[in-house]
Amino acid sequence: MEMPVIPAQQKRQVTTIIFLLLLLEVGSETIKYSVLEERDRGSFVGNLAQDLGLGVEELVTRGAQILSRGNKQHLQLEQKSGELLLKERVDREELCGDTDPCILHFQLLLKNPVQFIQGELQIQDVNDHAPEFLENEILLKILESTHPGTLFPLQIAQDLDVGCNTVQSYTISTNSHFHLLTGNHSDGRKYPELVLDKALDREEEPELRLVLTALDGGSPPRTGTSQVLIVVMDINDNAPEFVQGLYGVQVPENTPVGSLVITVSARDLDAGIHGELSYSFFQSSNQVIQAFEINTDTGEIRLKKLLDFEEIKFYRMEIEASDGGGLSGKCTIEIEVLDVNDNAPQLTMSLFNSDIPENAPETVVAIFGISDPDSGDNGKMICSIQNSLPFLLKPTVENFYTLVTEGSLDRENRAEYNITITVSDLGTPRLQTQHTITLQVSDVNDNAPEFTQVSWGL
Ligand SMILES: *[C@@H]1O[C@H](CO)[C@@H](O)[C@H](O)[C@H]1NC(C)=O
Ligand SMILES: *[C@@H]1O[C@H](CO)[C@@H](O)[C@H](O)[C@H]1NC(C)=O
Ligand SMILES: [Ca+2]
Ligand SMILES: [Ca+2]
Repeated sequence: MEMPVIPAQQKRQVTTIIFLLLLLEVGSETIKYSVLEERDRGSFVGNLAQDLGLGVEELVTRGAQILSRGNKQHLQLEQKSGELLLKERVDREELCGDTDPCILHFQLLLKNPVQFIQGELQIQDVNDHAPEFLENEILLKILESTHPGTLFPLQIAQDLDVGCNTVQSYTISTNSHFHLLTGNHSDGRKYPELVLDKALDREEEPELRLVLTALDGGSPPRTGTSQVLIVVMDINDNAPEFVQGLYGVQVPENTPVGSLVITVSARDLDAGIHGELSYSFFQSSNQVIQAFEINTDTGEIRLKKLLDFEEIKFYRMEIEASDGGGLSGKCTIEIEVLDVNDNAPQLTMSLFNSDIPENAPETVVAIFGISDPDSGDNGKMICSIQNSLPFLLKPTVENFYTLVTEGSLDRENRAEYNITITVSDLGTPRLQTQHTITLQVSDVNDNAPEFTQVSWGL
């Protein structure tokens, strides 16, 4: 049977009625898009209308809206074409740091009937950073009696990109004593390691200057360099030694920037310049270097930025103490970030009908999303309204709720409702957010005759 063509002005009333006879469809499918970082605002991401098999007109009549959890919207939907565009330029490094892949979640909300479609936007890395060494010169002191085959791990270079766009290998300038290996840390970071091939002779060559180069995996690769100064010694000095080999510390995530995390301390039995110690990070990751700073003289480690348990729960770093001559000792620090209930839940209203016709069956009043970036109980939420009101809260998709009328409302009985939505988390202390909406119940007597005028083509 063919559906009749409905004149435009009557169509509006028909859609209103369909809206009242609510059908709540929850889509389980996820629509996935991918885009390169650093693309201009307005860049094309995908055609939602096409990909969902919906007409452009349907997107408009169903009031399609893009929602994203939390505060920032990165996408916009162009109603006319059904195209999804970038709302602003996105920097992968800023959004995701070392997290790979970098995925942003969003929802598409359609009305009449209400339907949620989950979406994922993957931000692909562009090789926009070169490897960089923290120091221009690496000093290494080696005894002339050192046996060929001995390994000397060196400082690593940082590269803010991820995957193959970050550091992949190291090389050393051609010389007659050393070759270089590229080693793997368990988290995938690569480090340079000098290997002594031929014994050193102080009388012949008291020092060597080499150039260490870090290469990323871009095409062509980007590079960074540092000088390596090798001093050949004939006396066996004492190397610095840490009081403890492993330090463990717990830091609540709301600890202020600048706070002391821990002080490490090493001893050196030599006096004078050979006993003056300098502390530094050794082969540390981007995350460590961005979050902590070390006082080279005192060994104090302080917070350089606010920690975020939701982002990184654990840091491990190696600290090197070097004496004035190039001998060094190492220790390890493990920092556990403790979760704090530092975020109150947030409520984002996606749809709100402030005017509800009386005598209508179950009707959608509002659709809203709730979010809380904390973890565990600190991020678990419960959502409620006053008991005494004829409304129901229905969970829709993850963290979305629909507020509906429990049955038909009677305007003569009560024409206005104030509904307070309370969202509270289960953390300690409990944090909550309240949102009050005011609803009018309107007369619908004059709608009925118009409905009967619609011709069904009989
Ligand atoms: C490092 O890891 C890569 C792959 O992840 C592997 O191909 C390579 O052989 C490893 N190198 C060493 C020295 O373990
Ligand atoms: C709803 O709240 C408004 C403003 O707070 C108030 O003026 C009004 O009387 C309230 N209505 C009901 C039915 O409680
Ligand atoms: Ca990048
Ligand atoms: Ca790079």
